[in-house]
Amino acid sequence: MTTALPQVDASRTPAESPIDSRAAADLICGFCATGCSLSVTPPVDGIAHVTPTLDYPVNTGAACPKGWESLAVMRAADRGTTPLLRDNRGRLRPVPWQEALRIFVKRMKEVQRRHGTESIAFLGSGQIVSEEIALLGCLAKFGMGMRHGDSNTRQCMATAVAAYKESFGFDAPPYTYEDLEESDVIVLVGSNLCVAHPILWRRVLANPHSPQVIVVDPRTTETAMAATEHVALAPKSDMVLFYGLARLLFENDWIDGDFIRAHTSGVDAYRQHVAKFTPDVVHRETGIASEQLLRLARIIHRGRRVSFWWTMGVNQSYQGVRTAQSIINLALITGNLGRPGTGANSITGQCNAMGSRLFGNTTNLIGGHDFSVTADRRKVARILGIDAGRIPRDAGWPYHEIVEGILRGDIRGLWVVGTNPAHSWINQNTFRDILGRLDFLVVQDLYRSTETARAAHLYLPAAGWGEKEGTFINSERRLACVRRVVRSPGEALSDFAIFRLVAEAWGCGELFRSWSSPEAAFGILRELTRGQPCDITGIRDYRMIAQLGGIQWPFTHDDARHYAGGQSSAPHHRRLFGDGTFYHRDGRAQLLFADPTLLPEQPNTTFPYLLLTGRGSAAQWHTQTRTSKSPVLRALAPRDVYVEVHADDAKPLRLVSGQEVIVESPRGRLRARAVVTRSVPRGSVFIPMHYEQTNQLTHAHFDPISHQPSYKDCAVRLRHVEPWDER
Ligand SMILES: Nc1nc2c(c(=O)[nH]1)N[C@H]1C(S)=C(S)[C@@H](COP(=O)(O)OP(=O)(O)OC[C@H]3O[C@@H](n4cnc5c(=O)[nH]c(N)nc54)[C@H](O)[C@@H]3O)O[C@H]1N2
Ligand SMILES: Nc1nc2c(c(=O)[nH]1)N[C@H]1C(S)=C(S)[C@@H](COP(=O)(O)OP(=O)(O)OC[C@H]3O[C@@H](n4cnc5c(=O)[nH]c(N)nc54)[C@H](O)[C@@H]3O)O[C@H]1N2
Ligand code: SF4
Ligand SMILES: [Mo]
Repeated sequence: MTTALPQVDASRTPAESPIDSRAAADLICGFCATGCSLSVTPPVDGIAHVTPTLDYPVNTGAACPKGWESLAVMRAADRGTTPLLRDNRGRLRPVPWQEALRIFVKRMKEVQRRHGTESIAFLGSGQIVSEEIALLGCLAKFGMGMRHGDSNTRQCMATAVAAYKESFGFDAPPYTYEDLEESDVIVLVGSNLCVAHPILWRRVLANPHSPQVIVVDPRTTETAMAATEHVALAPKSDMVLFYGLARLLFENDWIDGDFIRAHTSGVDAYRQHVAKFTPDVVHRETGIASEQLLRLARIIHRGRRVSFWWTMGVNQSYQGVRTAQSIINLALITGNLGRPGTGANSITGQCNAMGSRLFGNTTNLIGGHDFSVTADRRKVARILGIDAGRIPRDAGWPYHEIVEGILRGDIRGLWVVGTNPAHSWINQNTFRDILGRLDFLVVQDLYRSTETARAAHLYLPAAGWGEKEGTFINSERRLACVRRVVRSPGEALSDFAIFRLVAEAWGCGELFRSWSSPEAAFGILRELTRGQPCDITGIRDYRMIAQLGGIQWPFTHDDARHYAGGQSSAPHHRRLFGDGTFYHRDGRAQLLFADPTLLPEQPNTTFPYLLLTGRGSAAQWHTQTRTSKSPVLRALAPRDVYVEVHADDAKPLRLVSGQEVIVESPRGRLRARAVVTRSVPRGSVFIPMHYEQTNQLTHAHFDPISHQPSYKDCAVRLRHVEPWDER
């Protein structure tokens, strides 16, 4: 096979400009979706310093430890500096970019020739800029003929996406952060805001209305301890709780009849559905006493501005979509939407999960379009200047179906960009084996040491945060810029540059000529949103975004006219649905519901505890590829895996804090230090997700609508370490 290869100057590509080292630069943090702005000073003795930007509307001079350390983690000995190729003896060896690209194309095309065009797939990330995630999705699906591709946002936000689409007609988180300061009642469901979004928690603290803060979480988290009311419900019983609350609100006429009549559909069926969730049923299923239930209903009723917020305690569930909608419904029936301080608000996880949702081109056609709609395919084809026939007519497989496809031998080649599934995917016990079945695994990451990179046939070194430019979209739909303030190590290239080189090497470079730089790509993305709820056609360029302190979508031409010039009259905070018009054809929001189902893997006599997993500390990020590189962050979090056990459960097991213990599920086992506490409920244990071992235990089950993994419920047992247990 012969493919003419482009000339590669690895030290400099057209996508990357030299660094302007004279001026300080502001860029958006590359960890969580809060989207704080960080100011990077010009390098002194080669080292640039980071401080939170004082006048940025999101974080006004504050950052969490990860933000402060965000450049430090980029300077690490295990950063990839050249492509690596696995040799005959199984070792990863440095190869020049030319060779890496040649092998990439040769092996992927070989797989396609043997097993069909659709036998290669990709996994992308909510941690790279929109311009990159879009180019990856378009290159893979329109250039390389892939039908299946997904992103780590499936692990994280898929449930919120599906819930919003069904309820509102578009994936549209309605809020602005100012709502946290304007509410008099704040309901946080399955969100440990103090740890996972500390700068948003700071905004709760800045709320001048002495709000009631209700935290719905089985664990007594840092956030629950700081709340005015902790609702310590049984894990995965949220739907029953919220249906029970809705029943009380209907029964006492504590609803907003005008709002319901004017702006929703399905209220009669919903009212009938919730009738069976009496306080007795709620108590039996959730453990919440009828007095507390009534108190909650009354607080919601009395609140003038009630906002509901949810995160992974809801999204990562086998019935996540309907649970999220049970929250959305509470906001709808009480008319708490579209006004300051209200909303049914999903808080996003990764810095650019929102960009990935809009522009990833995975199971949604790029720009919030639909693969199965002919008009959408035509529109996208016209804007991209490609033949509509190149666009697949269906969504393709979500993440877990790609994984199952590998197991069946239908998927033989996989390109993993900016995610570390060999640590973060559910049930590693089978996943590692499944990865091992691939004929060709390409991993593109900052570090060559990640669990997934170590399994690769070919590793491509990527430039990361602060080393390249593009845009992120935060939780409140705010677009903002990242910039290149330091050089990437060795021959590492921005993902954008890598995708362009792959396009050339593949032979489809012609299709992507207009994607000549991240900013040119941004212009294409802008056109793709025209006429969509997320229309950003009013955004001229990166400069305008920076001048306005970030821009929330939608931002149409009309919006731009109002704020021409980018003076101080710029709208720092905008929310959706102020006029009560939703994106369904009839303009109404839908009240959607279902019967709750049982925990798929109930604790039983052999595995008597339920395992909850999640974030452990503000200093640890996911699989710790980045945060483990900073001595400051390392000092702020436990190095080794630990398990939190309730004191009453620890007693019969004769467990004390600090003791090593074996945690086993039907699938795997790990050895952890016990932390005896009262912050987990009796019958549950908690292990942070940041440790490689955690997903050895988890049980691969998914929400049937969103396909998001249910990471926070599987059965485990605890036992003492025996002499024969290996380390
Ligand atoms: N420091 C740090 N911050 C992060 C991240 C990180 O890795 N580290 N990751 C970012 C990302 S990508 C995400 S998605 C967010 C996640 O942010 P969060 O969702 O706030 O974090 P988690 O700890 O995963 O889960 C939140 C809570 O859900 C609770 N929970 C478990 N099961 C249930 C249930 O059935 N019902 C209810 N109501 N609650 C339940 C858990 O006890 C936990 O306290 O954080 C973001 N911020
Ligand atoms: N048990 C359990 N498992 C979970 C969860 C849980 O609560 N419990 N939470 C889930 C959630 S919400 C999430 S979001 C996932 C996260 O899961 P992952 O996405 O696997 O986690 P990260 O460690 O953030 O991996 C991102 C990778 O991208 C690399 N990277 C960073 N920037 C760039 C870049 O610019 N370019 C490239 N090419 N690479 C880059 C990093 O080095 C890192 O290896 O984990 C999920 N897994
Ligand atoms: S809160 Fe999130 S966005 Fe802000 S500094 Fe911390 S990690 Fe970065
Ligand atoms: Mo996430």
